[in-house]
This record gives sequence, C-alpha cells and structure tokens, in this order.
Amino acid sequence: MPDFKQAFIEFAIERNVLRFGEFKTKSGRLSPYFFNAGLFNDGNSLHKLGQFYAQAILAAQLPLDMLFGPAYKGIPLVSAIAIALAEMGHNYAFCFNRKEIKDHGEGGNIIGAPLAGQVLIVDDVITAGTSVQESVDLIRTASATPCGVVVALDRMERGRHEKSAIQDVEQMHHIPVISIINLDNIMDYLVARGDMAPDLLAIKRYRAQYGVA
Ligand code: OMP
Repeated sequence: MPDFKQAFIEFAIERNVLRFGEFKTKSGRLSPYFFNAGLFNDGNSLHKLGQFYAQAILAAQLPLDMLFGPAYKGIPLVSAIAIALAEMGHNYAFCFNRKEIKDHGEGGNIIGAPLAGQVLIVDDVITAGTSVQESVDLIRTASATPCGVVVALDRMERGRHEKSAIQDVEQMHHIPVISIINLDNIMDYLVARGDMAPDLLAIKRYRAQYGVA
C-alpha cells in the first residue's frame, strides 16, 4: 500500500473519522465500520485532508479544468482541496451549489467560478452511489462536462444492482471515480496491525454480503 494511503488511514483513525463497531448506512446496511468525514473538524485536519485529496487527484492525472463541491459536505471539501492543489502548484477554479432556491441578489444556485469545461466532483464517501446523479445533472445543465468523481473512501459495495456502486456511476455517467483509500486498503491495514482480528472478521462477513471484488 502506498505510504500516503496508510498515513491517511492512521490519520482517520486518530481523528475518530474511521471507526469500527456497528453502524447503519444511508442505504440501510448494518456496517461494522463507518467513515464520518465531518469529524475532520478543525483547521489542521481540514488542511491535511485537502492535501490527501490533492495527492489522489494529481496521481489520477484526469483532464481537469475545475472542481465542484456539492452542498453541504462538498463545500468545505472543495475549498480545502483547491487550496491544497494551489499549494502544490495547480491553481484550479472551484464552485459549489446552494440547496435553497434564491430569487434575489445574484440569483442562481452556483457560487464561485461558473461551471465550465471538465469538472471534477468532490464527495466524501460512496456506498450505494445515490448522491452523484444530482451533481452530474447540475454540471450538464450548465453545459459543462463532468470528468470524474473523487471521494475519500470507496467502500467497494454493490450499488442498486449486482455491480459496484462505483461501476454504476462509471457506466451511467462515463466518468471515472477515484478515491484516497478503499476497503481493500483498510483491510490490509487491519491485517498488518494484527490486533483487530474481530473487526477484520466482521468486515469480511459484511463484504461477503454487500461487497464487490
Ligand atoms: P451513497 O449515497 O449511498 O453512496 O452513500 C454515501 C453517503 O453515505 C455519504 O455521503 C455519507 O452521508 C454516508 N456514509 C458515510 O459518510 N460514511 C460511511 O462509511 C457510510 C455512509 C453511508 O451511509 O453509506
């Protein structure tokens, strides 16, 4: 596993973002682990988080003009990522949407740079893949082109059908999904640690039910 992935897992555990136990996911699955990106909730954490995303984005070498962060969770994410990319010498425009319709002032539901060219969507986690559609629609409505999705964690689970949620997104929208880490990386980490066998076993069981290869 590349060093930055291991460092990211350790960082997420240290911040209580990645936890093991019993949790219910948005799609109703009972999961033995959960990744709560909202707990990267201080300046240092957000700074580091942006840097990890930026590394994953640069490593993927996507044809990219700008970044889009869907409200609400995508808003601090896209801001932190844009700053981290700029620190690394890549100054991209970014924007985010508002959920409420606004009919006065500047109007519109996009704040920041106008959506144009190849747009990378920023999100936290993909489980069953239900939340990407809205962003793709917003980008296409503005005559821009979604060029990919970047998430912190790919849980490597089935979507609505037999395929993985990520395969669904890739095939429906013809865009790649990249992640800082995936479930394989978390399992490799648990194996290497050796002191979390019950959690590893629970994840293996969960994966047999909901996972994809
Ligand atoms: P899907 O829209 O089903 O792909 O689920 C993704 C969303 O689930 C995320 O945006 C979170 O709101 C939430 N989630 C997590 O944040 N972390 C997890 O580990 C699992 C979930 C989830 O509920 O599936």
